[in-house]
Amino acid sequence: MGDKRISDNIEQALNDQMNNEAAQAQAYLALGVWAEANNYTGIADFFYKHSEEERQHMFKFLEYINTRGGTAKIGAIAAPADNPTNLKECIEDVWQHELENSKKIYALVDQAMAERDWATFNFLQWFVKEQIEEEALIDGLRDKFALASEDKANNANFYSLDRDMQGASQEGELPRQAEL
Ligand code: OFO
Repeated sequence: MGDKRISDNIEQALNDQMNNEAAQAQAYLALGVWAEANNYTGIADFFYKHSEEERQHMFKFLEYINTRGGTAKIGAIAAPADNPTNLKECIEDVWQHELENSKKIYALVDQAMAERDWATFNFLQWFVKEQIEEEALIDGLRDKFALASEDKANNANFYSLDRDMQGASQEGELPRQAEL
C-alpha cells in the first residue's frame, strides 16, 4: 500500500470509527434477534438488513485506512446493550445510536479539517451524507410507530390505511352499471 499518508492520530481515529461501525452492526443484529423473538418479524428483517449495512460501513473504513498506507486494526467489540423492554424503547434506542454515530462522524470531520487532511475529509463526506439518510430512515420509523400506536385512539387502522395508500392506483373505479 506504499508509504503511510495519514497521521498516526487520524489512523487511530479512523480505526476507532471502524470499530464503532462494527459495534453498530452488532447492536442492530441484537435488536433483530430481540424483535424476532417478540414476533416483530418485519422489524427483525429491517434490523438484520441494517446490520449488514453497518458492516459495509466498517469495511469502508478498513479499506480506506489500508489504501492510505495505514493499518486497519480489528479490535474487540463491546457487547450490545441490554434488550429493550418494548418496541417504543427499541426504536428510541436505535434513534439514539444513529444520533451518537453522527456526532462521531462529525468529530472525525473536524479532526481531518484541523490536520488539513483533505483526502480523509473527502472520504468522510460519504458518511456525512449517509448519516443524513440514516437519521431520516429511523425518524421515519419513529413516525410510523407513533401513527400506529400513539397519536390517536384506535389508530392502528390509520397506519394500515396509510400503507394501503402507498402505491395505490390513481384510477378510480366506476360503480357497476345495474344490469337491465
Ligand atoms: Fe454506519 O451508519 Fe448508521 O450508524
